[in-house]
Amino acid sequence: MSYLLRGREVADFRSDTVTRPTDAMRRAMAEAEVGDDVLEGDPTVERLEAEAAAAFGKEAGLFTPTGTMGNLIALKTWCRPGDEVLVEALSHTYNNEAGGAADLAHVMTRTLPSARGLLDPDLVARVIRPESLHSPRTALLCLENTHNFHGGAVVPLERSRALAAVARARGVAVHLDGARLWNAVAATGVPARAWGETADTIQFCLSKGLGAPVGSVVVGPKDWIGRARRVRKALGGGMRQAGVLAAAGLLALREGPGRLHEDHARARRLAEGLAALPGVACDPAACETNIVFARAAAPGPDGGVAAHEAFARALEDRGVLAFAIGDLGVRFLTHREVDDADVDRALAAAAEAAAGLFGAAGVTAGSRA
Ligand code: TLP
Repeated sequence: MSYLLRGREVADFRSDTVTRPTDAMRRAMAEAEVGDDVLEGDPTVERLEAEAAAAFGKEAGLFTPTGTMGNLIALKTWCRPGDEVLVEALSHTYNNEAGGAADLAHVMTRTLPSARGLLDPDLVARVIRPESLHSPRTALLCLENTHNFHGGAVVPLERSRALAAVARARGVAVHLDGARLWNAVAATGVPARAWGETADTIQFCLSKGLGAPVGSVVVGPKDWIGRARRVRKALGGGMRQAGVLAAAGLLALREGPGRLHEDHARARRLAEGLAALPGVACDPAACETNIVFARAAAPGPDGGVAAHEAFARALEDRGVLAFAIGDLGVRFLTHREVDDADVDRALAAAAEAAAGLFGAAGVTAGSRA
């Protein structure tokens, strides 16, 4: 449902992070039982951590303010300074966490290319380094599922298992950036517990499709979570009466997964509509979850960067918000606050914008539709 953003009525496809807490969440927050989570503990946070860990078959959980901090805690807990972390080239950890891996975890990231976010286990096996005085230690394989910048692609269970097996066989731990792992659960019907076996530690976001205002949980072995708790404190993530946030998170965890299939259906319809527009390239079959990328069909020498920016601007002029992400395209996400009417509105706006930008003359950099 369109909403008022700074006084303007918009349909907001920028991210599934934009959802505002439901009335039930606000009530739960107001009534949350709390304690000091850095001192003797906060009962609501503890409940959330325990339920999250149990869902993935892990021993313990750690509530973090953001997914970025959850991933950073994983890097710092698994690695020593100078260690090497293997990441997919378009991964969020490598591209969108402000360089925290280098700045704060002091690790070297080695990016590996992939088709649709599905790393090749043979490639991973080849690049894991043997122990040597001269080389960094390959300490961690960091996976991402669903894969954001590969259009919400699900890394299938079998592939995830194969990747974990290759890493573990060489003594390399596996962390999963599962910011949207529940979307993979919804898309495949494979239960959370099964995904839990594909990584030693998992970070998942409460604040994305699940709809909470704030928060992530990192789950893993009990002793590892104990060490991670200390790292969280050092990073300034030890929150006090955090039960007010965890209360919304608990509702998100219990009720959020059950409605993700609605987001996926809307994303698919959006992708199908975008694919039909002249000058727009979009593959509806590649739309497995809640993310859709629309690209310029004739991107030109800049890879489509200018066209994508012009397209996003023309959409914004029509009250439809979506992000232009470099040469990857214009990214649309569906979420609890996007309904069928918003999808219709986005498609109508996109049709007008595409006609103006990608008509007979093709796109002109920076032009307005
Ligand atoms: N992703 C955000 C932006 O940062 C791009 C979005 O709108 O998609 N892992 C993945 C795969 C993510 O997509 C994100 C956020 C994070 C981690 C970080 O989560 P937060 O925003 O809670 O730090």
